[in-house]
Amino acid sequence: MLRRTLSVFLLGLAGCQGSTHSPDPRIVEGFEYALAPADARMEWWREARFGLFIHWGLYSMLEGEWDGGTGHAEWIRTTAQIPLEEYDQLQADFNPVNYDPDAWCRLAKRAGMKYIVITTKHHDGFCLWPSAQTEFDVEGTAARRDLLGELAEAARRHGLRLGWYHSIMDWHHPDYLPRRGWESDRSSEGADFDRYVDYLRAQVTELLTDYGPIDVMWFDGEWEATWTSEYGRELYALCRELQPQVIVNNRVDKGRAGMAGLDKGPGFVGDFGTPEQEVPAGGLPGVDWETCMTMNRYWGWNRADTQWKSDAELLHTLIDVASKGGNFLLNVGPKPDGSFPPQAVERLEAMGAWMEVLGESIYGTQASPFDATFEWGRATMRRDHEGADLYLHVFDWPRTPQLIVPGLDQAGLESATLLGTDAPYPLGWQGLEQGMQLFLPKRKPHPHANVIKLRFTGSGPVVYRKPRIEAEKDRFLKATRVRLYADPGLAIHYTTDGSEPTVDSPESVGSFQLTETCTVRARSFHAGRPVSEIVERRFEKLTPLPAVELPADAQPGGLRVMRYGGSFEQVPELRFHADRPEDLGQHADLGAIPLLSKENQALEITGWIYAEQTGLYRFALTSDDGSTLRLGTSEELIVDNDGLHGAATETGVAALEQGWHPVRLVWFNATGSAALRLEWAAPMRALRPVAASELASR
Ligand code: FHN
Repeated sequence: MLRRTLSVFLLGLAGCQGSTHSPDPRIVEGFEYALAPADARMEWWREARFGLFIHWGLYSMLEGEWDGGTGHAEWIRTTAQIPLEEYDQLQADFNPVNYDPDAWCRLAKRAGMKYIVITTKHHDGFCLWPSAQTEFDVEGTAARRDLLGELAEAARRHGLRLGWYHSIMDWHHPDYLPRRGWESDRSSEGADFDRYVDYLRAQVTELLTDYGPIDVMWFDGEWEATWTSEYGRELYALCRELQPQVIVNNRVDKGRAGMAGLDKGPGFVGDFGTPEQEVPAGGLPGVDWETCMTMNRYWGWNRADTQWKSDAELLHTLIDVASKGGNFLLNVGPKPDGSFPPQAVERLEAMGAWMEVLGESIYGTQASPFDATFEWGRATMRRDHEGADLYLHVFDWPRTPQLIVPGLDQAGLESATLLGTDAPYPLGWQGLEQGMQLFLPKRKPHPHANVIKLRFTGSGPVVYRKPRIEAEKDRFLKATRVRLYADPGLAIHYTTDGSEPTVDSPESVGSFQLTETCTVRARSFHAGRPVSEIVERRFEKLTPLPAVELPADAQPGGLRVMRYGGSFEQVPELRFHADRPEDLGQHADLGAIPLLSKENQALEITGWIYAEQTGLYRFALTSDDGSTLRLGTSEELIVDNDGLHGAATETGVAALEQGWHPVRLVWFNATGSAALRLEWAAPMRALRPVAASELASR
């Protein structure tokens, strides 16, 4: 049953990647119940906050250079278009004579790092361990060393957690598809992607069986269309079955939203998001995530890469990430001989010197309790049974001896101490109208980042944060329930008539129900004073679109598809299109419409959709390029996914009476790739492709 559901779920994809891979339903179904509570597994990881990423392999031997070009690194086989046979010759000569995993671990520890994630196999397919699945591994090198095994033992000796980076994409394995566009000489004849998935699973099994407890599986290279969410869920389940406590990143599945690294939404597996080379601007409350970043420009060693980030920038990034509740995975690309570049060593030592004295403000802390970041720096916090430690990281030491902390009330403040000095350095403070100020010495202990520790007792600190408005739904048919959240020590007053909330407005305790369209406006108050900006949220009572009688000549089973030729940059108004359209007949699976990838075309897709009950329906329209979805006799715009873009999904909500509703979907493809998928969710149900039985057309 599960396989059918999952393959039906995937059916709408443009490539219709329904898999023939026979999943073990026991494993996939079982993993829901074998899951140790994520929190229990994530505890060490949230405490750690800081890890070392290592990109190392045959590509390191080329040092970023090929044919006079110096802009390469771990992608060099593709970026320099090196034929397989030529690239594979590197294997025999790979001999990291200076590889000393103990030295790597000692340096990581000195840097204040708590875990290491190393590339077991990058996209080039070379395996840094002796794999029984392939000859393209360390056994064929001059060194013949189990590089991963040595690191696993060293990590254990030094008390470091260990993670395996493993690339799903594999430019070497004959069964991996697709081939690189430039590899016209490498036929894909006989390639069987399911056989490649078996190979991938067998190698992951080796990595999670032969090296003792592994703490993280860091998958990558999941973005190509051949890899599906079904494969991802099965691979996640395999990892958890082999090592139930292992943490698996979100790149095992298809949920990563690009370099932002965080999931597109529910339904994808993965224990943490993976922003890359960036820090999510506002942090992500309630989401585990880890920013991975290079120290210079490239992940793999590139001799010409001189764009090394400064100690200050790396330190500020670590603090910024921690202040937003994330982990920082900082990368080193070792040289071919196994040594770390001296520039990397210098930076790791500098970060370690800071972490040794001030790391308590990073390890095991939670995100800043403030709504915004400070101009002068960042905050982190750690709560305990008696109160909380609030750490203020001052990047820009004030010229005057005062540091203003907007939004912080001094209630419950027991002590203020400047850390990093030879002896505890107590600081004075005083309350302000909208916050407080601290009195600092002229000299700062550290050149780049200084830490003030504020000890609060009781439920403190009281931070003047704006309220959060949570609701069952913003658009409803009969009613919706709303709850307002404020930080400890604050009261919330709100209005529903659009007026400004005052201390005399109703105070929010618990939740309340809305039965009419209105705007909720809320504000935090402390000791009767307004102490936050006003937040507001509109709630709309919808009248269901009336159902219509299905015309006698309507046929169930799909929507009528008409194709128009032309060059479009936005969803066209086809009713007045000069050319006669080509009638493509009735289709239910829009991803399977013939010649969908034909360039310079538009489709007008019409008919009726059946709502099994009156209620709120969610629609998700995925397209490359633009598309719009309209419903009802009034052709109300439900989803607007217009424009020239790659595969992207927009959603919308429609209140529908039980029965049939007119549909008009218009889509166009300019040039390049194409995609079209329509999913919907009945009230309280999950999104799924629209079934043929729910569609009709003339
Ligand atoms: O293509 C890889 C890249 O080489 C590197 O491994 C990074 C590190 O996260 N991940 C992919 C790019 O997103």
